[in-house]
Amino acid sequence: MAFSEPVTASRTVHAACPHDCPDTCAMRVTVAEGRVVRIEGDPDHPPTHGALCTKVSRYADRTYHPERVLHPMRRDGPKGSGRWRRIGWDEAIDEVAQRLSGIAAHGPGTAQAILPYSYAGTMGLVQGESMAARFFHRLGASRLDRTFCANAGGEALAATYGGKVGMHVEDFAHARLILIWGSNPIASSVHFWSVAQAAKRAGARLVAIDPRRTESADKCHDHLALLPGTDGALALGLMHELIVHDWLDHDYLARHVNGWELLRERALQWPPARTAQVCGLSEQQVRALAQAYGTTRPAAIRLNYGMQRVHGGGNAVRLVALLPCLTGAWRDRGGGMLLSSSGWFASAVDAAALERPDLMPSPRPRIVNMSTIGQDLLRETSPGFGPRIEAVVVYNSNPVAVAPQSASVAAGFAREDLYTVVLEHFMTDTADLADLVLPATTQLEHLDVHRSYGHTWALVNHPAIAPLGEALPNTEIFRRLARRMGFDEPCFADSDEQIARAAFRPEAVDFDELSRTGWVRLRVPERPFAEGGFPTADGRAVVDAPGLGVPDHVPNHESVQSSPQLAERYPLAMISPPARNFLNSTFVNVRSLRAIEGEPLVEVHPDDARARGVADGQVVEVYNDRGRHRCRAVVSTRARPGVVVGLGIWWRKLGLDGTNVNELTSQALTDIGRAPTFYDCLVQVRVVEPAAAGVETGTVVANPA
Ligand SMILES: Nc1nc2c(c(=O)[nH]1)N[C@H]1C(S)=C(S)[C@@H](COP(=O)(O)OP(=O)(O)OC[C@H]3O[C@@H](n4cnc5c(=O)[nH]c(N)nc54)[C@H](O)[C@@H]3O)O[C@H]1N2
Ligand SMILES: Nc1nc2c(c(=O)[nH]1)N[C@H]1C(S)=C(S)[C@@H](COP(=O)(O)OP(=O)(O)OC[C@H]3O[C@@H](n4cnc5c(=O)[nH]c(N)nc54)[C@H](O)[C@@H]3O)O[C@H]1N2
Ligand code: SF4
Ligand SMILES: [Mo]
Repeated sequence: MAFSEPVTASRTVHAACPHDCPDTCAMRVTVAEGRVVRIEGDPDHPPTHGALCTKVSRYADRTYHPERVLHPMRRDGPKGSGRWRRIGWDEAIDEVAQRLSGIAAHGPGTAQAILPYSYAGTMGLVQGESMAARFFHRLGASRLDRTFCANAGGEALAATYGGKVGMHVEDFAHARLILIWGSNPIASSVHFWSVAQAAKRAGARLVAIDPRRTESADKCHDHLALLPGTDGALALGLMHELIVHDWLDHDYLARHVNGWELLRERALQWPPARTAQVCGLSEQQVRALAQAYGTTRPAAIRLNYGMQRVHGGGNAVRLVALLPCLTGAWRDRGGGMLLSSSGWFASAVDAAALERPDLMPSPRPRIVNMSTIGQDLLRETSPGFGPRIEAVVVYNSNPVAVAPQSASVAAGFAREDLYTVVLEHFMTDTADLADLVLPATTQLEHLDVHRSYGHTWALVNHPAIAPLGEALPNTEIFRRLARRMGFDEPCFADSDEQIARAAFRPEAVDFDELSRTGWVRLRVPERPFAEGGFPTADGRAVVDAPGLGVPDHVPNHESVQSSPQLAERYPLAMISPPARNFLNSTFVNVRSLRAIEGEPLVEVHPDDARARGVADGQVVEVYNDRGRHRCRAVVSTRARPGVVVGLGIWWRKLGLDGTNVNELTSQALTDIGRAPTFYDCLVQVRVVEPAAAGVETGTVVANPA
């Protein structure tokens, strides 16, 4: 907006929060004399309602951070030595082009030794996979399977409903019962939380289903602290009660669900006693929840990705997604389920125009899973794997901190023979191990357009200020690389505006309107599945999915049930959900936010603490066969017995011993979607620092942060 105004006048532009958060807020950015002076939530955008979370209201602190990387830098010492030499853009582009061309020139298919590595540092369609994807497709580089966050649940939803679709977030206001399942919205979806609070004020009952007594659980009427990875069992147990009490919508099941009889048979094997035993709950809790769910209308489920980061995560999501089909909750405004709304954008976004998969060579390059990057960087050339990875280009991601089993990830990136380029704002744990670091612009400095996975508005992000220093948008970096490598297809000359214009199909989102107003709402029906009409082949929800069968409870890889010997040595299950004031590993270096989070912590239940002689505030070592991680113990009933909680995701170098929780997590994958199993992780805890005199072990802190 208002690009033509003189830079000296104060002006406000429409922007969008770029982060991996379901709320996708519309922002208003005020600029005076070329500098951002204010960032606010847009009061006119319904889901944003004028509010941003604490971290993003400090986005300017991040953009103007004194440690921003503002010019290209070449390693000037051994890998990881921290010695860097400033170079110019031409030299940087020449070097990358030469190194990548050298690898690609060994013959057909050798470009597969090059791997792009990116995730959701920005969710923008322009600065995400547009010019970058075109570049790597044209090069013939390996393809990246982007499985980090949502793939188990995403593929499970697609198998059940035909797509990643669900309730309108604002309709939760009409619910009389809301199950907040595997989700801590006070931390990770504050705008959904406001809607849930409005429902609560209007008389709705809120139930948290979460191993941790989260800040959100504190404010719910009930909290079921089930064991991690037992959600599928709980869903089956609820179905058992719905069946035996006949709290079923037979008409909905008959007309809109495929394979109900098979599911019925399975659920009848899950009486409350068995369910309670597997989930670590009481029978009464299971019965009461089933009764509430079976007899309250409208009943809504806000599921979040927290519950699918375990081996059985895919099956668990399929089961939970079928619950509203049993009761016919979909019929009501305020009834149904929401895990993701991104599927509503499936036909609105023109992915082929953005990413140009047609530029790929034939046969298509191999696929490398981002979740196993540690072991894959350490693999040799082999028939099953293909060529050893010789170069990685990282953008919008910080794998050394966020990928599982980080010892192997760090060892992989530390390989002297690996050529690593990192496009970044800061010297992250990953950038530390690069050969070349290239300065990227932040959301205030570039153009983008956004979809959402929590609501159904498309948003625009106009640049508020000129790029700082020599920073360039990701698109421009790949544009220059493509030119330097002689890729002469016209798409490599597209401007950011041309890319943004092509991102949405005009019949779904008119770019000029989007650009002018800041956002455009997709046309999604009210009560979308009141009469079935799921985006499956026949419009019915699916129980018996091709290749997957009927969903079942799939226990954790690491549990007493599946690995009793491991559980003897490592009896505590560790989960590592998001910290409220960080966004994955982003913002950890913003001092004011880090001050709120304190330091890397592990929450331990008083019983488990006492058994190990752990006192509140002591430094402990959390360990298993994969590694060890030092942090401070918080003895607290936020953790349930048998489960410890390490809030993520700290930068390794800001931790006590240069590690974070991912030192302990494994590269085992989920049942569906090839996704990581961050919360399927057994550990043990021991004291490394004696308690201060007079401090009793196992003492509860009244109100931990
Ligand atoms: N402040 C903040 N917001 C974020 C993020 C962040 O890092 N910080 N991350 C963003 C990202 S990448 C994503 S994917 C989204 C969603 O990310 P999610 O991880 O879904 O986020 P939350 O809703 O905070 O937390 C999930 C909850 O699941 C619980 N949980 C863990 N294991 C289980 C289990 O086995 N079963 C059940 N029922 N619950 C379990 C955790 O204790 C936690 O309270 O949030 C986004 N929002
Ligand atoms: N233990 C544990 N590990 C987890 C999780 C967990 O719950 N527990 N959650 C997992 C989940 S759900 C996710 S989504 C992943 C998150 O993994 P990532 O998507 O890698 O998230 P971030 O750690 O926030 O790293 C994003 C990086 O991108 C950079 N960036 C932002 N914008 C731009 C840009 O425009 N250009 C460039 N070049 N760079 C940019 C940021 O500076 C930041 O360093 O982590 C996963 N890891
Ligand atoms: S992180 Fe989420 S809540 Fe915070 S501003 Fe961004 S979209 Fe809004
Ligand atoms: Mo995520």
